This record gives sequence, C-alpha cells and structure tokens, in this order.
Amino acid sequence: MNVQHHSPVTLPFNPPSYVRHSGLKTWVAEIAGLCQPDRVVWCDGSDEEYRQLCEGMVKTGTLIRLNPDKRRNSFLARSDPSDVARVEDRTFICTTDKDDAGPNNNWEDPAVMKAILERLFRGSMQGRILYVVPFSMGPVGSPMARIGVELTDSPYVVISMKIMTRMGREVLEALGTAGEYVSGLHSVGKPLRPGERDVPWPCNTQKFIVQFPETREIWSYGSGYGGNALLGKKCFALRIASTLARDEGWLAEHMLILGLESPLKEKIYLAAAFPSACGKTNLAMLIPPEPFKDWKVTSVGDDIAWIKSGSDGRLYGLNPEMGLFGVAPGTSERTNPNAMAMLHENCIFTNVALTPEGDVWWEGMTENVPEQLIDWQGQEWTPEIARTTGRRAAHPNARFTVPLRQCPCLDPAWQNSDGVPISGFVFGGRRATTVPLVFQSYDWNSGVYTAATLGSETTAAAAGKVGQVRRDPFAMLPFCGYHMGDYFAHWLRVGQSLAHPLPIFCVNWFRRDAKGRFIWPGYGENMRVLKWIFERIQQRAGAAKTPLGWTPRYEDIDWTGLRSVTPSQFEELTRIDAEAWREELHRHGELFEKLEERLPPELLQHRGLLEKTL
Ligand code: TSX
Ligand code: MN
Repeated sequence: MNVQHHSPVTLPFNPPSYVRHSGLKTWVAEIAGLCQPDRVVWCDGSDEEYRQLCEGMVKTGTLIRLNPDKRRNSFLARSDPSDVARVEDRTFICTTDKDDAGPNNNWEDPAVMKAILERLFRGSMQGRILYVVPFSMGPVGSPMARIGVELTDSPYVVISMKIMTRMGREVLEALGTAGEYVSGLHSVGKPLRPGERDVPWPCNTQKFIVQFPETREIWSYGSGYGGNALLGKKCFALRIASTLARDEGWLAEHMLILGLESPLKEKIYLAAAFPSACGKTNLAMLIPPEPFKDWKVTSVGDDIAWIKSGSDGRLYGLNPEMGLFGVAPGTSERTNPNAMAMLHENCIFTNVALTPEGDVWWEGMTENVPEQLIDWQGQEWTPEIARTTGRRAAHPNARFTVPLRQCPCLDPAWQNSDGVPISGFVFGGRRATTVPLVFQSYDWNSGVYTAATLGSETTAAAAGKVGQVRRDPFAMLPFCGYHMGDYFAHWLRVGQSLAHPLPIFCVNWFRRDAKGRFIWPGYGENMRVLKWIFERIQQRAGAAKTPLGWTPRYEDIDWTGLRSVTPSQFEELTRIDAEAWREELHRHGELFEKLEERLPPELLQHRGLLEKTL
C-alpha cells in the first residue's frame, strides 16, 4: 500500500465537551494522524446514533433491513466470503520476553510488530470515518468493570459494540480526566481513493489481531468479523484481561454463568467452560423439563466470566458483556427456545440466509427447509441446489448479535456490580468415549488437572479433520494471553487463597454407544445432571468413588419422567475404561511436555497418581 502522508491537523477532530481525558484526546489525534480518516466521530452510544448508523449502512448495502413484521429493527449483514471467523494463526501476543507468551500463542517482539502495524495502518482509513467507541466491560462504575476505547473505521463494529458492551458517553464520563483504559485500534484495512465506491463488507486479505498485554493495547487489522473486530470481547475481556487477572489475583475466563434455584428457593451459581461446538449457549439458557418445572435455570452470561474473591472469601463472577454473539446454525425451538425468543427484534444477523419474506433462516432452525432462499453469499439457494452442490444456506459460523436484556431466562442479578457468588465450576468437552457423563473432582488441584487436560472432538463446524480430540485447556487455548503453564499455576494459586476451594465438576453430554448413537439425551435433560451437581454442592447427593473423582450411581440421579436411559446405558455413560484412560494420560503427557519448565509440578504429580490408581 502506497499512501501519501497527510497532515494530522487538517481533519475535523472535535471532541465533545464531555471528553475531559487529555491522554485519550492525544491518542485519538495521534491515531487520526496515522490512519488519515476523512473525519473523526465520537460515539455517544445513543439510540439515535445507532439508528443513523444502521440507516447509513442500509444505503451502502452493508446491511439489509429485515421485514419489520418478522424481525423488528433487525438487519442482515453478509461478510466477504474470506472474512467469516476468528483467525487464530493471525493472532499475536506481543510481550518483551517471548517465553511470557508461551507455546500456546503466536509471538512477535512488540517493537517489531508495532513497526509492521504502523506501516499497515498508515492511511488505512482514507475515505472513511474514524469512530471513537468508548465502552465498559462490566456495569459502568462497578469495581470489577474495566473501560476500553476502540477506534474503528467500521460502522458495523460500532453498532455491534453498542449491543455487546455498555457503550458511549457515560463511559467517557466515568473515565474522567485521567482514568485507565485499554486502547483498541481497528481498521478493516481498505482505504478508499477519492471517488472510489465502497464494497458492502470491506476487509483486507492480510490480517493481524495483535495484543500487547504489557501496554494494554490491541491492534486489529484487515477483518470486520466478530471476534477479530469487536475488541471488547475476546481480545480485551479474555486475552488482555487474563494477563491483568494473573497480575492482580483474579480470573478472566471463557465461561458461562448460570443460576440454579431449587423448588425450596435455594440458589447457587455455576461457572462453566466448554470448548466450541459443545453447546455452551444452550446450556446457559437451559429450560428444565416438565418434572423439574419448579426448578429455575437463569442466565448471567454465555461466554465470558470475570471472577474475583470478595471480602467474605467467596468467589464472585461477573459477565463483562451486554449482548449475545451466538452461532446461528443449530439454534432452534428444540435446541434453545430461549435464544429463539430473543431474536424477534433489535438483532444483527451475519451470514445467515434470507427468505423471500425478508426473514432469516439457517440450517437446523426449522424441520422444514424453505423452498427458496438467498444464501449467505447473496446467491439463489434451493434444497435441490444444496443436494447437488453441498452449498449451505447459512455459513456454519453465521451469527446473531442481540442484547442480553431480551433473554427470557435472564438472571435478576446479571448486572450486579459485585457479580454473583459462584458455588462451583463445571468443565466439559465433546467426547464419544472415555470421559464419563459427570464426575466431581476430589479437590481443587485435581479439578485444575481435569480442566487443564480438557479435550474436545472437532466437528464439521470448524476447519480440519472431524472427530479428532483437540486439547483445549480450560477452553482457553485461543484466549489465554500468556504462557499456559503460568495460567495453570495461577489457578492453583487461586485455590490456595480460598478458605473453601470450590467444587469442580467435569461433564460430557456426548458419549456414544457401540453403534455410534448419543447415549445421553442432552439439552433440557441435562437438568438431571445439574440437579446432582446442585445436591453435591449442598452435600445431599450420593456418589461413588472412582480414580477420577466422585460419580453418581444410577440411584443418585433423578430419573422422573425419563425412560430412555436404562441402568445398563447409565453404566455405559459413566464407565471408566482403564485402558482408554492410560491412553488418555499419555495424551495429557504430550500436552504437558509442550509447557516444559513452566508446567506446575502439582499437575505432573497428579498425573502420576492417576497412573497408579487406574
Ligand atoms: O447444546 C447441546 N447440548 C447442551 C444443551 C443444554 N448440544 C448441541 C451441541 C452443538 C452445539 C447437544 N448435542 C447436547 C447437549 O446436551 N447433546 C447433544 C447430542 C445429541 C444430539 C441429538 C439428540 C441427543 C443428543 N437427540 C435427537 O436429536 C433426538
Ligand atoms: Mn466463546
């Protein structure tokens, strides 16, 4: 890219009078000088601003307004076919010492990376508007919340940030004259020459998603897509926050938080981590089946949890987000009625199919497949075309962006500024064999071992071979902003700091029988496992001792109204096959070897213990 350098002082800069942070003003001016946008717009986060941005994007073809009788105030965006997912191989953690990033991250020297990025960002916003997007992760003013400012040339990012975060003027007011913030710079990397027509989804074939944890900066170039471009989410609330959490003694985790209330109104909160394609969002919004109708499952969050110990020595969890950025394909009235109920208004759909009536559709949404659609790439689509070409109507990673306040099972305490008290952790994966339906680790350290060695089988939803077990420690592999060995040590340390370390559970909804069929009915029926977990935490439920931990016996699960799981199938669901576990421990060893001397010795020791007891 060959771009002339423009004078940084010529463009309208105009910070509104409520911007009192001189450091912020200086930084915005500096970035405006580098990126050379036509204008700078300070976003106030108002509904009117949102409306105008949407209106503008409808005119340029970035958004298609859906039929308001079907989906009020909702839009469809179609991305460039090359810009449909996070780009892990283009994601970098830039720390002074390469070892601090660990083998789990791509690394580059901060100064070298800055030089590369400055060359790319120079003039990258020509012909565009630079939007200043102040946002808070967590309720504004909460002691657990953190402020960020994203500078972006994408109005799609601005409206998405309005849904996903607390965004706008009140955040700048909370920031004051010298408050701390994480700075995020984002450009789609497609400057416009004078008179050049824009495309609906500008992006660049070259992409960089770069975190500088030491200076709390994020630079993202070339992609307009979700996790690459909405910098509050994965880049800030997980990668940067995980390093803040390490330094400050808290946890920034890839976890849902759900509330569980018994018929006697006893209530607990669980935090749960699952790798992708395990149905984390579905679990966060589970509807208990009829025999459990006096139980309540409520949702605090579906993706990220910031967890700190309170003055009472308990752990408190907060969802730093305000919206849901969910995978659309597979979401239906059967798999997640609560999510479906959220999608009637105020949504942004990305890469789903469009019906002739101006509604949306995706694979797995309805049993009946529509006769005619416009697919996610804007092409005619029929079931016949799908049969002959294999083309999908919606991209497998198509998404909906929707305000959490529209969730029917939203927990009343979801915006508590001190978070909600967490009573237990749950880790899960997709495993056809080996891992039982549920077990409770004997203590904190063995629970950390279970989470550290979490594995999940790949599905068709992601690139690569299907059915391979991928290690995904704590479901944090793509999101831990530092060395995974240090991260395990941090978890062990947190356990030591607690007067009463929390119980840790492991679940697997995906075990299959000899014919390859799922044994466990899953979905709402997972309530039976949640009830056992609840009663274990209340020290009421029975269990049997196994080498892995406590597992329910058949009689420890409430089977009311469920006939499809026989005692012998339950045995199959919970069996611990010593031979398979020896192989499994061998795989754990391979993971541990990669972490070398930063692997906490406690985990190696625990592996040795398991080897002996199996
Ligand atoms: O989300 C899922 N959950 C958690 C729900 C609270 N899924 C979908 C995973 C992909 C995102 C599941 N799939 C679950 C599950 O518990 N279990 C399964 C496997 C399964 C699939 C289909 C059936 C049963 C189990 N039965 C029928 O289709 C009739
Ligand atoms: Mn996630």
